[in-house]
Amino acid sequence: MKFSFVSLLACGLAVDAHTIFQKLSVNGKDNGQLTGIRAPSNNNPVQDVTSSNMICGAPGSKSNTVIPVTAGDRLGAYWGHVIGGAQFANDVDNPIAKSHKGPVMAYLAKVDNAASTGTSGLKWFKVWQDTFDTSSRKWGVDNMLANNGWTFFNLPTCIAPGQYLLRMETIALHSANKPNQAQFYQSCAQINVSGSGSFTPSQTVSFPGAYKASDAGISVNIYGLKGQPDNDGKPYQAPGPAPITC
Ligand SMILES: [Cu+2]
Repeated sequence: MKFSFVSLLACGLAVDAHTIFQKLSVNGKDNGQLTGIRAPSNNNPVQDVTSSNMICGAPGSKSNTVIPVTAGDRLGAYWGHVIGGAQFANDVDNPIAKSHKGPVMAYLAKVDNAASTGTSGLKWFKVWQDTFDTSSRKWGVDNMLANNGWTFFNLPTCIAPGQYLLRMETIALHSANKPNQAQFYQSCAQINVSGSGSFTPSQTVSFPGAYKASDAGISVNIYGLKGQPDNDGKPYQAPGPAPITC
């Protein structure tokens, strides 16, 4: 009874309390709004895991910029409720509604030219994820909220030089106990990696294709016995492959 109230509240009142990944920082330097980013033009989630919008979101903004990074750099992905961040003053749903618990993840795919490449048929591998911590009972989204919309991670030092799309993804699981109600938010950053890495992934995944609607991390009830979105303190298995290790 309680969890259905919570999900009704999250779903019914905050229908547009979504999020968009819209800028990238490198070692603390913010590259600016939509620079080197392919982002959807609105914050509607993707809910069909077989949609091509699972790759970099619904087609929206484009950029000619490819952001230079060095393997090992600290990357920051900024998420906002709408493009620009807050939708209006004191927007409590910026960067994302607090109800929208779930993981934040980063994937790479090697491309010839990150600004001009198409997005279908790419071979993706996961480089980072912040899913759910059973001891603090905090989700990746909770850490993003605590950092005012930023998620930070180190680009693994082994990543080989060249151009990549960086696919950032947040999954909101507040209604994921109902079929096809997990909400997927993703955009891609265009990056050019330098350094001395030589990593070639032994396994890659496709988007769409990497996820099934029935995956344990997608069709999931995150509400514990007390109605809290704490996965009942149990481990959460994020969809997709494990992040690479260098
Ligand atoms: Cu939402």
